[in-house]
Amino acid sequence: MSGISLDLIGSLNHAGAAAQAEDYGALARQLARRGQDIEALTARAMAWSVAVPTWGVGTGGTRFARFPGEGEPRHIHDKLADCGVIQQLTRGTRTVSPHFPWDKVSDYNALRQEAAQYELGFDSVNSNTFQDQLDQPLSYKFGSLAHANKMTRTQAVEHNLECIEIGRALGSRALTVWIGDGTNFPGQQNMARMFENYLEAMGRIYAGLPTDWTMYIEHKMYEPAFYSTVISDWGSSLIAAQTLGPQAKCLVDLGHHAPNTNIEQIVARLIHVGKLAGFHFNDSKYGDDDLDAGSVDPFRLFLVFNELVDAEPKGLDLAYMIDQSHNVTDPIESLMASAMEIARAYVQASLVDRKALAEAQAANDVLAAHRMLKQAYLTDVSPILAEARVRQGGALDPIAAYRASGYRAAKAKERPAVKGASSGIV
Ligand SMILES: [Mn+2]
Repeated sequence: MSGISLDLIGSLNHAGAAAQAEDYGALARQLARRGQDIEALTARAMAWSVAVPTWGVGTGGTRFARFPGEGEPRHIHDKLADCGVIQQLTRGTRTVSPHFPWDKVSDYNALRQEAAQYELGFDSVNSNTFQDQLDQPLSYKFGSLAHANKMTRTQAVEHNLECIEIGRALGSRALTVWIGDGTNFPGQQNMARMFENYLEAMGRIYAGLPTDWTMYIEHKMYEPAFYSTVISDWGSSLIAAQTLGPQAKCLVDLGHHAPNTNIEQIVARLIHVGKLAGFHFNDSKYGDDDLDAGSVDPFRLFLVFNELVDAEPKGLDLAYMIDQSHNVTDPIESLMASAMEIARAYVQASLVDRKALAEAQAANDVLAAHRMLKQAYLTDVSPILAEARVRQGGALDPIAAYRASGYRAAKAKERPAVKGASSGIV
């Protein structure tokens, strides 16, 4: 199933082929002088993939307002079509991460087949106990898995167990749990007891986890609770993961930390204890801004990947997902641009000469060590990323191809605007 005309992609790629060959050749010679093989790097770029969240293709919003775009996806079927376009053009987003109940259907085997037609598989399943559903007996206004009332905790546990069942049908192997539980007033709840309640409820979900599944615990410093959040930081997340067992790991969302936190160091610590689950990529300036990955601080993104590439000999098995709120851009364009920026950071980090860096560090040659990172970060690896896309049938310039296709205008006619379409930020 093809969302964008193959003829269009082919003709645009053909028009840019000579310039791409020239740029790729020049970069190959530059890297060869540094003792690096561009083909090995292109192979890494081709193997790279980051998951797209199904909710990401809808327009996000803030707590003040949401300004819907044209041709927004109305349901999971439209979302898969949009995610299919992103994968078709970038060739680096082979999986989607669904969210329940937003993506509920009656037949998940059929949904899995439908996704496969877009060459998409299913990544981690996301549960939702941070808002109330219409048919829900007990409210999550005062919490879910950490709620003071065991009946409410049980309802939230059962929802997570249902998500696991859905995920099994979809071919997923992980459950991501993020809760909004916390307090807005000192004294509102007993902070120690809330954490104990959370661990009790999470233990029941963990007990229902298939043996080949992983549970991703996502922490978030604040919002919607503004005084205290139950799983507010990587320390709480790690305690929970260690308490629950080996199948529980810590997910790092780049926006869920205090300003100026050294996230790459947290990454190094979680790798050390074997508890790093993976990432939710986005960028931020002030808080959990959910801006596009690499749009504000691409160097930080590079430094995160520097830790990951450095730890590759340890055999990491990580989950990568984009988690952003697209408020002022076409979500498909933002997701394609973000997927490319994330791949860029990965390839740049792969340029670092690890042996030379270790030698400089051993000799306390501070500036030499720093310059090695900077040299990798300042290398424009765009020709490698483009080559990886084109060799896999993607677009030389995904955003140009998308704009030339008129996909959004066509969808605006097919998909009449609906009020209250679900979207979210986790
Ligand atoms: Mn997230």
